[in-house]
Amino acid sequence: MNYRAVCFLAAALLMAAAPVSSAEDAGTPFMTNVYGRDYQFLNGKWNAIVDLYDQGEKMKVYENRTPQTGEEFYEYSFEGGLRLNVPGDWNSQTPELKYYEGTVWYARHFDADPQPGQRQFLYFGAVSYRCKVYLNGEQITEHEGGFTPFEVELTGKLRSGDNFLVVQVNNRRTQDAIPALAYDWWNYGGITRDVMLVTTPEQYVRDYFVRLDGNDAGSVKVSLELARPQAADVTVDIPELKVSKTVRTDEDGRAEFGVKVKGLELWEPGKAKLYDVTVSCGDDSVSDRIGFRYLETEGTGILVNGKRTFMRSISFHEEIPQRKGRAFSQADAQMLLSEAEALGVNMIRLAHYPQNEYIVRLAEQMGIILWQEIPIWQGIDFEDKGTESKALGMLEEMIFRDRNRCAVCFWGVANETKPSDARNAFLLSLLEKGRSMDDTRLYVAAFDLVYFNEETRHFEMDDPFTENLDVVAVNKYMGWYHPWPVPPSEAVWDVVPDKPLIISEFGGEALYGQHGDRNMASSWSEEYQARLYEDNIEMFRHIPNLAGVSPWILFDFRSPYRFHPTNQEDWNRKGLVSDQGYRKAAWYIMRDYYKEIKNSDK
Ligand code: GCB
Repeated sequence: MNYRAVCFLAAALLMAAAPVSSAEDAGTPFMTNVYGRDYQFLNGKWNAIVDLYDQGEKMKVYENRTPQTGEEFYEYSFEGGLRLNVPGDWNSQTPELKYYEGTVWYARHFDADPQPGQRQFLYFGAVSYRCKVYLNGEQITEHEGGFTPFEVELTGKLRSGDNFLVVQVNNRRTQDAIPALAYDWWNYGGITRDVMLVTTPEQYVRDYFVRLDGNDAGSVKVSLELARPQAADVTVDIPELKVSKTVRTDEDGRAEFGVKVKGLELWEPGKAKLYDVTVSCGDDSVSDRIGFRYLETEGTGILVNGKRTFMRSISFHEEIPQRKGRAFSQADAQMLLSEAEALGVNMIRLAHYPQNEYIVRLAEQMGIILWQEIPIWQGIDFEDKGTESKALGMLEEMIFRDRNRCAVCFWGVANETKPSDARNAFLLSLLEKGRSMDDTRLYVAAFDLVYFNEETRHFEMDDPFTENLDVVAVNKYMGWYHPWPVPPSEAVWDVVPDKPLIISEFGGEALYGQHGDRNMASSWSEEYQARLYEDNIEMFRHIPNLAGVSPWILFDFRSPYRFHPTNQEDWNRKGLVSDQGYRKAAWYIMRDYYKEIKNSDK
C-alpha cells in the first residue's frame, strides 16, 4: 500500500474510533501551528531497544509485557536498558549507534487526564525515517518521511492516569525512499524533533492560511478550515491593523475571504515586521505571528515587494557540527542562524529537506528569506509511482506546515536530476500540487548539468523542464569537480537567459588550519578554497541573469560519503566554518563579496 493510502486508512480507522462526531474530520495532514495550541511536551529521556534483526514486531514488544506466572518470560524489557534523549538522533548519543541503520524501539509512560468535550492529539515534529506508533499496546498510526510532522488523534483512546507509548523507528535506506540509497549527509535516525500531546476543543480551527491578496498591500486574504465540517462563526483578529472580522463558514467548515487593511508594513529581508494574528471559533483560539510580503519575477530579476532583490544566500544542514548531531532546539537555531547572519546573507537555502520550525521561525524573526525543499536528491526512482506519491505527501506536509511563514519565499522541488520523461512527469506533478496549495511562492529546482560548449565558448544547459519553474538554480563546482575550461574572467554563461538564475551551490573542500598551495586542489588548504572562491566570484560577474548565489556550505558537515583518511574522516569539508566553529579564509572572501553587493544594491 502506498504512503497516502496508509495515511488515509489510518485516518479512517481513527475516525471510526473517535467517539463524538458522526461527520468526517477535515482531511488536512495535521493541525496548522501546533506551537500556538494547548500542548505539553513528551520530550525527555525515553527507554529504547535496539532491534538490528527486526524481531520486536514478532515479539510484540509494544505490549510491554512482564512475567505474571512462574512459566512466563519475555526476552525484552524497556526498563533498565538504553535511554535516549527525545528530541535527538540516536547516532550521536552512543558510540555503538554512530553508523546504525535499522530499527530502534522507543517507549515512555505519560499521564493523561482526558476531559469530556476535549480532543487530544499526539504530534511528532519529525521521526527519521519511518515509524509505527503504538498506544497502550495498539498500533495507532504510521508515517514515512524524516523531515515533516505528522499527528494522530488520541481522543477515546487515552486512559486517565498512566499511558504507555511506543514508537518503532527505522532509518534503513531503500531505493524507494526519499532520499534514496546514497546521499551526501548523515542518515540520522530517531525521534529527531519535538513530541507533543495537544488538547483542543471538540470543534477547532484546524487550518488557516493568512497572506496578502496578490500584490495588494491593502488587502489580506484568509482561507481556513474547521476540524469538523459544520457551518460556524470564525473570527480573525489582527489588532495592530484594527482587523476583527467574523465570517460564517460553509457546511464543510471552510471559509475564504479578504480583509481591507490600511497602513500595513511589509515584511522584507532585514526588516522583519510581524503581526499578532488570532483565529478563533467557539471555545477555540489559536495565535500566530504573521508577516506579509509579495513576490514576483520580472525578466531575470526576483522582486520582493516590488523591489529587485539579489539573493545573498548560504546553506546549512540541520546539524550542529560541534555536537556531531541533528539540530533540534531554539538554541541550536540561534547558533546556526547567527553564523549565517554574520556572513551578511539575506537568504538561506535550507539543505536538503524541510528543517525544524525553530529554524524557520527564527529566520523569519531575523528577516532572512528561506528556500525550503524536499529531499528529491539525485538517485530517486522517478519511474516508481509509490515514490511519487511519497514525494507529493512530503511536499504537501512541508507547504502545509510553513505556508504562513512569509520568510519562505521559495519552494524547492528537486536537487540535481537528469532529464527524462519520467522525471519531467514526476516533477510536474509536484509543481502542480504545490501551486494548488500555495501560489504565493516562487518554485525552484537545482540542476547540475551545465557544461562548457566548445563552439559557442559559453556555459550552457539543456533541460526543457526549466520552462516550468519561476526561478532556475544551478549547482556548479568550478575549480573543484570541474577544471576551468577558460579563465574565470572569460567564463560567460548563457543558461535560461530570460529567467532569474541562482547559483545554488559552488565551493570546494579545505581542512581548517591546513595551509598549502593555492593552486593545488589536493592541498585541501584554506588557501586553495579561498582562491576558488575568488575565481567563482569573478565568474559571477559574467552571468547576465544572475539573481543570487549560495555557496556550499556554511559548516563542515558529517557524511559517510567522504572517506579521505586525513582530510575528511567522514566530513564534507566544504564548510566556510569548520566543525569546531572556526572560520576559514574563504569565509572572509564571501563576507566581503556580500558587503560589496549589498552596498551596490542600495
Ligand atoms: C552537490 C549536492 C550537495 C553535496 C555537494 C558536494 O551537488 O547538492 O548535497 O553535498 O554537491 O559537496 O559535493
